[in-house]
Amino acid sequence: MNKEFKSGFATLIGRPNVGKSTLMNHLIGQKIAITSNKPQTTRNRIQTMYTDEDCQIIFVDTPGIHKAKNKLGTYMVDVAEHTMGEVDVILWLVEPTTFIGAGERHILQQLKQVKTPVILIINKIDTVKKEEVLKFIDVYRREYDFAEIIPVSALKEMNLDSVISSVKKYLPYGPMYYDEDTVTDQPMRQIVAELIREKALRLLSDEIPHGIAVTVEKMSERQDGLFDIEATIVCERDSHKGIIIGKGGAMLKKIGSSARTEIENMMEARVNLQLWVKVRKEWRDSDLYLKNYGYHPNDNR
Ligand SMILES: Nc1nc2c(ncn2[C@@H]2O[C@H](COP(=O)(O)OP(=O)(O)OP(=O)(O)O)[C@@H](O)[C@H]2O)c(=O)[nH]1
Ligand SMILES: [Mg+2]
Repeated sequence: MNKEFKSGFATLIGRPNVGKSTLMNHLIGQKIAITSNKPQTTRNRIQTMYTDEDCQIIFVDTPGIHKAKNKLGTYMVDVAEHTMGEVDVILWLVEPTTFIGAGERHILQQLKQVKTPVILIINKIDTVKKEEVLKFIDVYRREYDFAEIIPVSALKEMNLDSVISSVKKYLPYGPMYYDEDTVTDQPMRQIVAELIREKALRLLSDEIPHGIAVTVEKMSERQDGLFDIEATIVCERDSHKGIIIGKGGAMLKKIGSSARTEIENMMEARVNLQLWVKVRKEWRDSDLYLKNYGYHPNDNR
């Protein structure tokens, strides 16, 4: 083994919608975590691996830290906050602004309770003037003794090399945790379910997406290599079900065909995707349903 090889865990934390999942996908060069312009897109801890000749970084994407309004929200925040003490380095992502609000203050409080080094990532710098970035750095520097502060654009891939080289500095020496071809700990079924949820999030209007879960009931390969996949979109109200299905089934068709295209690209196989819609009232406050849909308290930390 190369004695100089480094390996370890780096978690991405922050408020919802700051670009954690986008950044992780661009750092590893593959789309594993789903993203959307709606807050609270990520619901579970998702690990991906970046491996080069002298290090392996395991990135841990987490749900956005927010004021939880139901059991699902409590679970999500719990998942995110638990990673902080379990990794070698924390990447805290923030929006490019000088405003530090209650959400950021809450995270600062949490950071002060752990000894893990924290790299502040000011994301979305493609949306602001270059001269302004120094102001954001200055405001944040006064709040906490960050190991580093790195302005980036995850979407435009600006300054991502600096993120990798900075994370490397804080990793211990050690062997690879995963072989070099492994990209994620997420099972294919889970990625498929998430891609369907992503299309629903992106295509539906604001009130519905938060109340959606997706389960994959069947995934089987035919002899000619085609995959049959059956999945269910779970929502909270009959009226939502109607909207998800749409006039003459138009919306469900739209969700299905955009999900199918992406699943086919990912699996490099043809896919026959069948979608169903089911109502489960208040599922986000039911321990049983949360567990059924993959949000296991105590399990995902
Ligand atoms: N302009 C710009 N938009 C970005 C950038 N990074 C992410 N976004 C957008 O910000 C939105 C949120 O991105 P996500 O990656 O889903 O954010 P997240 O922090 O993972 O959100 P949650 O999972 O809800 O906590 C999406 O619409 C992204 O396209 C960036 O560098 N520049
Ligand atoms: Mg996310």
